[in-house]
Amino acid sequence: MSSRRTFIQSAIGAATVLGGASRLLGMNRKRASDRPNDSTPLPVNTPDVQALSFTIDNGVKVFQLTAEPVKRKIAPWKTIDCWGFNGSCPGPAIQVNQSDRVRLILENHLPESTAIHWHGLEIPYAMDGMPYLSQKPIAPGSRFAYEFTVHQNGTFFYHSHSPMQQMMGMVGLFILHPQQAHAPAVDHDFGVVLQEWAVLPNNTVPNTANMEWNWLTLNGVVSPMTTPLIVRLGSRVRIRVVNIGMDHHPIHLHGHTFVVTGTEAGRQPETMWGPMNTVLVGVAQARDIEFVANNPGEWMLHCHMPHHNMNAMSDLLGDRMMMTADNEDDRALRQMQTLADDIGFEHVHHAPIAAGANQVPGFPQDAFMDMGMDEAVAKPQNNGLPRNWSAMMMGMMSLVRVLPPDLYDDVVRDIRNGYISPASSATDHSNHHHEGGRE
Ligand SMILES: [Cu+2]
Repeated sequence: MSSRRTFIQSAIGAATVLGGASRLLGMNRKRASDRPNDSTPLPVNTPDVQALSFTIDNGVKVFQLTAEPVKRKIAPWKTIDCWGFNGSCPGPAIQVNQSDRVRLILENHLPESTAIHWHGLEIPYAMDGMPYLSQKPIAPGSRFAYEFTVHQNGTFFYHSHSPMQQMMGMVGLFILHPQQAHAPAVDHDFGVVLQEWAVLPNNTVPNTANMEWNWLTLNGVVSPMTTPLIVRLGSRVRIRVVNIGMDHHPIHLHGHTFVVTGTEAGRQPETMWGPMNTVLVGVAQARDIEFVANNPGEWMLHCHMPHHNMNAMSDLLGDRMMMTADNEDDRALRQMQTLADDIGFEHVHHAPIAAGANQVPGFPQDAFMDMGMDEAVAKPQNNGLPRNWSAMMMGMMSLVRVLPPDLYDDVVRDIRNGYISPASSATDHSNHHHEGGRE
């Protein structure tokens, strides 16, 4: 419908044809960067999570953190009551430079005592955030000032050291930039926090003692609500992934080969950079991956644990598994539409099923689960994606959109202007859809 959409799709096609050449160029060419100076580290882009601002007091960077209950909309139809910082879960991203003196003032608005641990930082013991050991617990309504000089650089994080508070969401990124950007310099630098939650249907409070997780978030939202990472074709990209929770997450990137350039302890020597496409980010670990975005397309970035890239979807299953789907799929579809009505979006399509599917043991598995919700999650970063792109995007998943320069510039301009392109059926990768009734 939209000529602009058609243009984006055909341009991606054209760029794919040129992929071989781009690949060679991407590996070897030094692209003119958006930055004034390649040696200045880029600020880290943390989609769906705000950066924490600071003031300067006598050369000290001063940050205000408020530990508090947070309502986090993790999916268009699901808001949970978690805990976090400054209205955000995960907490806002802190970014400072190596050798900075920082003061982090924690104000406790929780109903119980807390403290903050600075994971991996080599700082004085009194600043380590261990209740009863290094400090008194910070009582509700009171505050504590942490102050130290950071001499490391890399991807670090802060979290409450109380285990149940961690599982309520009390974690945030703490990026320490080196004085000079690491070589080769990156053109895009992203940070994401992985978390898991157990929230029963019709509940909003996570069960922090549970061992089964039904909501798997990336920077506090489940796919397709996750904001795609927008990168320019041929650029060098770093993605920093932090995991704090109860499960390990094998993070897989489609269409590209990356190297792990950093861990939770900072930069890795180049001799350790073996090629990979899946990196296991264990509990309490950070992994920095880097790659040349030399392959145009809309590439999935996701945890490869099957249950983690679907959510357990207990809200849906609780409803649906009571009944067996008919040979005709009307009933299952009606149930999905009932749910969709409740959520407030249209269940517009599903992938076809075989005649007599119900006679096959094990049916249904993924049938009826794919629910496009493009409009419910519309944002400029999604402009130009094919219709129903969101149908199989679930759980701990996002997209790395490797866009040729023209399209990249378009989307960046759309983000700046807050422009959301209208839904279009220019490209429909679903097999059939049910708008206006059955076919
Ligand atoms: Cu996972």
